Amino acid sequence: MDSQPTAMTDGLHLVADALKINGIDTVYGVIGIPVTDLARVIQEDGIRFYGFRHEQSAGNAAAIAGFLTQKPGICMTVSAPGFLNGLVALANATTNCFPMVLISGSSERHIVDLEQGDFEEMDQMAAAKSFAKASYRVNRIEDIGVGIARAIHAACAGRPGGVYLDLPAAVLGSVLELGVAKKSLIKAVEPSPASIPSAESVTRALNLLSKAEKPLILLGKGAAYAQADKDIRAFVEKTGIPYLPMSMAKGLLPDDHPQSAAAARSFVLKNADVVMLVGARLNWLLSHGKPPTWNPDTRFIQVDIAAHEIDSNRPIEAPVVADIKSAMAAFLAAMKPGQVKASAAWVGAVTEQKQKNVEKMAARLNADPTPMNFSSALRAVRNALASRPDVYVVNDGANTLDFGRNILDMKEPRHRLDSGTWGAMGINMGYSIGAAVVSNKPVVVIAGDSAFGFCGMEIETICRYKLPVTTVIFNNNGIYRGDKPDTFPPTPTGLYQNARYDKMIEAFGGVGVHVERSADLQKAVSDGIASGKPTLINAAIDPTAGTESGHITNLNPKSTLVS
Ligand code: ADP
Ligand code: TPW
Ligand code: MG
Repeated sequence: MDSQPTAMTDGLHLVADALKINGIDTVYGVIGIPVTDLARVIQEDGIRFYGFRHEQSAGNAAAIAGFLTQKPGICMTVSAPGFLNGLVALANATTNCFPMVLISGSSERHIVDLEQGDFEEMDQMAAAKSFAKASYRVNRIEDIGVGIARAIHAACAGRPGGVYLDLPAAVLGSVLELGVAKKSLIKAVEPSPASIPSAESVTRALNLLSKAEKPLILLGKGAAYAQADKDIRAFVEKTGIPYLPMSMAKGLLPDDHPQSAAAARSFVLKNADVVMLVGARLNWLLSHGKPPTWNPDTRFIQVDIAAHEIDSNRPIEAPVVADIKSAMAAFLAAMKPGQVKASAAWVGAVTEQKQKNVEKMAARLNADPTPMNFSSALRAVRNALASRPDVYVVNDGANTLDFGRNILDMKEPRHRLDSGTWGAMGINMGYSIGAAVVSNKPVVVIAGDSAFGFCGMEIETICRYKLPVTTVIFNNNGIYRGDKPDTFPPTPTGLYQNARYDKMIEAFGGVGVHVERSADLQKAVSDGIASGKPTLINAAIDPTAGTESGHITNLNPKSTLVS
């Protein structure tokens, strides 16, 4: 009797199937042993594969895709060095609370574990543990389904973060009967389950807020991630409370909203008596909630999905441990009409302070010096973006970032992406690619010349995939500022003087533009957005304009012995 040959599959196909069954449609990475065929199989299976020049940028693309979509972004790398390059991005994702999975191929277990010197030998799972939310390895082909499902759950549940998944070459190359393989796949159900606040915590928070004389709502990137935009806006507008957006929460409400206290930041932090933190940590970016930036008597409400965040820097009188979508819905449902209303006196004081600060800023913002400084160049970019609120903005650098945060207005949620919690330089290319891929919208990068240098080769990736990314390099010849002309050897902060970064993109068929005046910069950015073509604008900025360490000079230890 003839028997039919048993249909078989292999580890490579099973990984692709496991990703697909979980709705993963995009993978970012760099191929090589043992994942070259994995990328091929993935692509043949209809998953988009974006090949990068360096794993760190691939990882950054995956991380920001996770932030924008609430689905873990997937980065794929080879063993040891490729894995380590990607690990920086995984750690950055974890620090910023973005869901991401780093999948790396690895060498022969029995050789690695006895340190017998395999090709690209490394105990990657152990190395990842300190930098990731979770770190797993699949040791048998029939566990691929479990491995992918666990990684997705771990990345998304509670506070999102980066997860490492180790796939040994031997597992990828194994074969398994097709029927058994299909049964081994798992579709992760509700990987980001709602976390409902207790009724008591909602009442406690509303009571505290109703007693406040000078309340403030502080929105962080957790609020942006939560995609509760409508309810957040409704809550802010119903209560009339001034709000302050952290940089990546800009656009949750449009920056020109009358209740925005962004232009009176120091004033509200110092004077608010009750502050409601929504998806924002009291870390260094908020001076740990401590005086002199903050009022020592401020009372806090904190809405956060991570219970262990509560009381980390200041006592939190009214913690609301929940996901922000559920929490906002609960606040709106529980709030009695008129129960929480910011007083006219407080709102008036904030508005008055805002006007004063805006007037003070106006002279600097309206000046048109040659060469351009940060303010005049950013004004040009802002004007170009004014009619295109749909454009994603990626901001990286020191002075370029600090000025950019204040000058660039955002109108849409989750459209500003920047160096984030670590102030990590070099996220710009990866974030721009991830944002362009998941949104199909134009992206404008505003990066310092140093920040661009960390990842600049990805300009080739942008050209190869024909992505609508316009990169503006704020070129001040250095880290923070440039050297005096003809300084040699260069100082530690100096970079190549008057470099023409615009020439780089021409090597890959993109559009390069060099500008020295703000009007030309505005036109070049508008043209870049309108054309949809990969564009790189080299904007010459006064090399003396920047401040060392940007707005955080106080954190930099200075020697009194160095001249
Ligand atoms: P920012 O830098 O904008 O101040 P942080 O990254 O410091 O923001 O804080 C983000 C916070 O948001 C983290 O404490 C994280 O646990 C929390 N968070 C992330 N996603 C959610 C969510 N869906 N619901 C509630 N809290 C969230
Ligand atoms: C991964 C240290 C902070 S800011 C900066 C560096 C190197 C560059 C600032 O120069 P840039 O901006 O980008 O030209 P500008 O406008 O002020 O001239 N490595 C990493 N992250 C950080 N933060 C550093 C080094 C740093
Ligand atoms: Mg610079």
